Amino acid sequence: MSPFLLTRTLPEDATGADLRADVLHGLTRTPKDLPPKWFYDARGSELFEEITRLPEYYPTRAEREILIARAARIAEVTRARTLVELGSGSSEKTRHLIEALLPGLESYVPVDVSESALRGAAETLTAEHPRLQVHALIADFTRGLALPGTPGPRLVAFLGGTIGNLLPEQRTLFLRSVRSLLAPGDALLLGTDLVKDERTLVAAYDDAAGVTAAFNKNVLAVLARELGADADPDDFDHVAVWDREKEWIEMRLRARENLTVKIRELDLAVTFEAGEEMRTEVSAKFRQEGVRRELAAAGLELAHWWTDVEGRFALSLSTA
Ligand code: AVJ
Repeated sequence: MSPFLLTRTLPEDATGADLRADVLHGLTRTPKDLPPKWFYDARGSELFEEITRLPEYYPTRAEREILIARAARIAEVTRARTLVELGSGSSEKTRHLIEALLPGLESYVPVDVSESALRGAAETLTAEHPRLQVHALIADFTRGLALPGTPGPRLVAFLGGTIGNLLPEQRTLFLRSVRSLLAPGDALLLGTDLVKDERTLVAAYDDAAGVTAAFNKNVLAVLARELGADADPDDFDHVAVWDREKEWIEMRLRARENLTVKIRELDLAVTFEAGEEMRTEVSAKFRQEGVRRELAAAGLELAHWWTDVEGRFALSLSTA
């Protein structure tokens, strides 16, 4: 069995301090908002996995289709000896990439804030590929990254369309920080969901079975457990709207009536008027020209653009 290394670059209590700051900042302003990263406790991660299997939620299947079709080409173009995956989660789709990159691939560096997800993924991968060095990093990739000294060329993958969760200014900073990790010959593989008709987009974020609604409301359970908040999920409705100007989906929680939510650990009482909405997620959708422009602004050059057959989702490969 190959060695499995785990490096923590986040202090143990970073999550708690960050959550308090985000809640204090986001719930005392108008309109209220919370960053989407707080969905993903164990229950939220489970609900997200369930979302990826919903008939309406096409991005996961579309991206997997592209990865399966293009993994060999990606391996040929990049000849990567290290694969770094940002926001790796369960690393489920990545196995297609890993298998195509072997035997040249020596090292896999999954980066995530969730230690349990990293341990699970690392365990499976080291069992399947005993010669692959897995060096998991517990880190928040939006905070700047220091990578272990693994062999180049490196391929940095950021899949799932998660870049769409960042606001435009955050995306600029993020892409610049990724660019700063790349040496000549390294590459970035980026998954982006694409602009399409409003009905398809809204259905993907407001499914008939109500799984996305449960996922959205799970953030209230996180606030209850972590900060002693007394918000009742039944007091809120799940809302998904397409902003056609900004070309992003917003998920919101809408108060059904006038409410006060007490947050014990923050000594805070937050009032909602009936119908008031709190934004819980932005999920931006992209066009090729926009992706090319944003990459270029960060010093990256778009070299390949691949979509699924239906043109719903894209993987791009760019170089420093
Ligand atoms: C994991 C961020 C890619 O934005 O589509 C799924 C999260 N939110 N359904 C997305 C999500 C609602 C997802 N990402």
